[in-house]
Amino acid sequence: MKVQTIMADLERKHPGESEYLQAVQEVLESIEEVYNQHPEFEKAKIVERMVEPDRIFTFRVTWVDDNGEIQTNLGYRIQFNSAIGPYKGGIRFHKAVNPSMLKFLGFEQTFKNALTTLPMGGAKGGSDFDPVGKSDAEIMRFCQAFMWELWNNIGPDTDVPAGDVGVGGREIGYMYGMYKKLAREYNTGVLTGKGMTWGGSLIRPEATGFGALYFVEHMLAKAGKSIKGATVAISGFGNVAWGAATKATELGATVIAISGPDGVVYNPNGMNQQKLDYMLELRASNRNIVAPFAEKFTDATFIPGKKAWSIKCDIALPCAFQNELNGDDAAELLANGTWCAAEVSNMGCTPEAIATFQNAGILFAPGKAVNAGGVATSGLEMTQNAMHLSWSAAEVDSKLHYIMESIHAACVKYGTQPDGYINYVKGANIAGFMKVAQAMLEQGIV
Ligand code: 2IT
Repeated sequence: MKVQTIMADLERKHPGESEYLQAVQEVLESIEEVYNQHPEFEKAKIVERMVEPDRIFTFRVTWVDDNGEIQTNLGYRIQFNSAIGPYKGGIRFHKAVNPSMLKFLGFEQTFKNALTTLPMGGAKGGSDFDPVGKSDAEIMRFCQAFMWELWNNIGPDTDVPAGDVGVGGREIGYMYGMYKKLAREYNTGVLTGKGMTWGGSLIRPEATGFGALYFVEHMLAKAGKSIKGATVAISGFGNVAWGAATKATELGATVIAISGPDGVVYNPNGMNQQKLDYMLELRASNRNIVAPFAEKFTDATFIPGKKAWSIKCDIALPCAFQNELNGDDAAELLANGTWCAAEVSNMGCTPEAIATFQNAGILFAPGKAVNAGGVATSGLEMTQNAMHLSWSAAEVDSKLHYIMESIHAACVKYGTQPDGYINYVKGANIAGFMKVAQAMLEQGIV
């Protein structure tokens, strides 16, 4: 395999799909050497097949807003790869959603899910629907209209959607309600991230952030460091940021920044329960601004127009969106003494940022390893649904601990370089790839 040849072919077929091409390029560069040691993969054209989604559903979603106006959005579900299990991955509602974004996310999801140790293939879906400023009734009508198109293509053993940016427990509830009505199927396992009274799993809301911090703990332990007493800057203030802030605080770190599209909140005294609870309120308000946090808590300061990466910190945790931390941000963090960065958002760092961190020799880990606890706990939710029972929070949390530990171990196994530096990007990509590639090979030319 020649990465350039495959990328040139992909660029020709999918011109301008920058996020998708970026995600594929990163994986191909990581696996090139290992791949070329496996002529059987080359012969079966594993890479050429793996970089294209199995299929894409594109549909029109029409709904009526509170003013009685008719609105039309675009909806998608990308079933990327089913080599290791039924399609699995979140749904994103954001005004910038397009096929490139969802293909990058579906591609990442395939490898991430392979890392979880659970049998789940990769998928992603979403819409360019913008939840900002929408009423609860509008959100409900949109979710219902979205499911009206999607229901026939999903199922507990076919494709299991969940939340992502702009889709949380509320949206999953509205989609699940409509799914049952249309499908006349009452299997709770068709969606994950459900409410606790109707098949949801304890710890699923926290799992992405908690799992990320468990991963970071392992990464720090391996490097002889501890999170206790460290300062942590977090971008975003939604569900993932909340889980990460909660666990970082519990582990003795000071979360000194959270941020939104409007700017950053400098929070020198760290979080407490009231502040953490308020993050959830802020997200549910649908205003997509973080400034009110500093109005409510006077020991915090809002700095408009600035990113979380302008705040001096030991550990940087992007928890919001792809490419939210660029090369300049990485340089600023390094100049301020940051010694660890872990992507909690999918592809939170640009390639320049990753290169900057790795060249400086600081600890860096990619989203598909760090944030895999979210989808892993979705997998545990599916297991509980299939068994028609629910586990205690302690049981789910202990399984999440085990999964994050094994993902860390896989990264170390495949990512340790001759000089001892652990390249977690390479480790995660090779570990995920080897599993998916082996499964594809054994299943023949399909
Ligand atoms: O990016 C992700 O892993 C998610 N949005 C969660 C997907 C899931 O199926 O729980």
